[in-house]
Amino acid sequence: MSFLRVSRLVTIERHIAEEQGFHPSATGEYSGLLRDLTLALRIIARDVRRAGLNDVLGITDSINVHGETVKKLDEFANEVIFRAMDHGGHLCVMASEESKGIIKIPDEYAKGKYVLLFDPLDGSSNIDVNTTIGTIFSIYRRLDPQSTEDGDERDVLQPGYKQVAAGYACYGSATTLVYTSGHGVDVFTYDQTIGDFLLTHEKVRMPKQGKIYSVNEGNYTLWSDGMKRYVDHLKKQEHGKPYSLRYIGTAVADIHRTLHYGGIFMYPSDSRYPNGKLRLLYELNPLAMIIEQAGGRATDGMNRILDIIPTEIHQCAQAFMGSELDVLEAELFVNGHHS
Ligand code: AHM
Ligand code: MG
Repeated sequence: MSFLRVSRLVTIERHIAEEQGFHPSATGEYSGLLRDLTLALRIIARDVRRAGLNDVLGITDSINVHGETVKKLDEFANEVIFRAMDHGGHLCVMASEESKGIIKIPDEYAKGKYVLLFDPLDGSSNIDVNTTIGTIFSIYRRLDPQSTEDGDERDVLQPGYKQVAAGYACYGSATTLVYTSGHGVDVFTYDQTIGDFLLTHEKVRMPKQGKIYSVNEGNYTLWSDGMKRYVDHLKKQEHGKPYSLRYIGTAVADIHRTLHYGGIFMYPSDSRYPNGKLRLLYELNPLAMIIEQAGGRATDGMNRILDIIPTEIHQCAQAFMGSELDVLEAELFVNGHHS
């Protein structure tokens, strides 16, 4: 199967400009925001590629050769995104997995009409072992479109269905940028030699049903009976052969595979994490928008993830995301309607 589905040569910037053509009222502010964000992603991609060299170059110790304190890659990625996005005049407020509260735009810079939420480096436990990691982002309009003041927590605590755009960068064997603004999902691949993301897969549609499940099954004994029964069911040969298990431990990477191959990715509640472990605002909402835009389904076992009304920046929710038929079946089991 080939994933190269595009013959036109289109950069991410060109693609966004073309999309803006559908919106005659667009001011260009949004393209500026995306341009700044993709710059940050390119810088993070470069540093992820150097991660294995840092020890030998002496730059991952807490003190580097210049006597300066050096940041871990996830803190570094957080700072890169902040520094790329704080001064463009496009944003009124940000929030990140790495920062406790909202992130203010510095006083000296203009405040714009958008809100950015992000997980700068998802899968951080995989950084040191050369396994795929990612950056997730989610973009909203501010609540008061006329305001030129700082945004606040209310701007950040919007439900996922209000996202203007969402996406992730996946730093794997290649760096890919998966993006939606509500007109389907497009995949761009980073070409290091030209320093740009090129469109490689347009309007991705995921399979209605897959053959792979993805979950941290080490937590089996901590799960509900319904959840245990669902995974037991996937291992039986009722489907012709048992489902395969794939779990990378980086949500971006597990979702990326699910997007292409289908199947289901889950982080259910367990006796340690009553609401699951993944964060609603900057992990689940953007990933759920991507999955839905590709024809999949994303719920917390009961409700659509994008409909959950958030109350806290770092709140968690259960996640069942992937091919529509697989997620529907999982819901039947976890809600006790299937034995
Ligand atoms: P992180 O953003 O701090 O790296 O944590 C989130 C990660 C997800 O990418 C992944 O799906 C999950 O945590 C893995 O958790 P576990 O080790 O409990 O399976
Ligand atoms: Mg994360």
